[in-house]
Amino acid sequence: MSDNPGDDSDTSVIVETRPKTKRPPLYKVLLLNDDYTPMEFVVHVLERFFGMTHAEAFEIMLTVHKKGVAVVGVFSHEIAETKVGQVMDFARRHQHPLQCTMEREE
Ligand code: NFA
Repeated sequence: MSDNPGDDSDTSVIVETRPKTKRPPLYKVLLLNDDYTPMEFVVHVLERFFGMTHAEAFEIMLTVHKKGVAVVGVFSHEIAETKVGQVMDFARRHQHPLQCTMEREE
């Protein structure tokens, strides 16, 4: 600080600080169509692991069946991995080729 005229040594420059708290990335969980997994099994998977009603599950199952793939939920990395693991394990135990994957959201 200075009281001398012409001394600009205490000129304050305040740089705006933006709190850069980046949100953690989200992951889409995808269900893929195949020719063998029974429709009722897929509906059951969507009810059981994704908390859908029967009507919601049936609609998403039909979307996967017709379009080949659908997003069945969006989660943190850890939750998405858990869901994929649960679905893949359940399908394998029932000897169905149903595939479930995850993909980072843009
Ligand atoms: N395409 C399967 C059938 O016709 C049904 C299915 C739907 C499988 C969605 C996988 C995912 N039995």
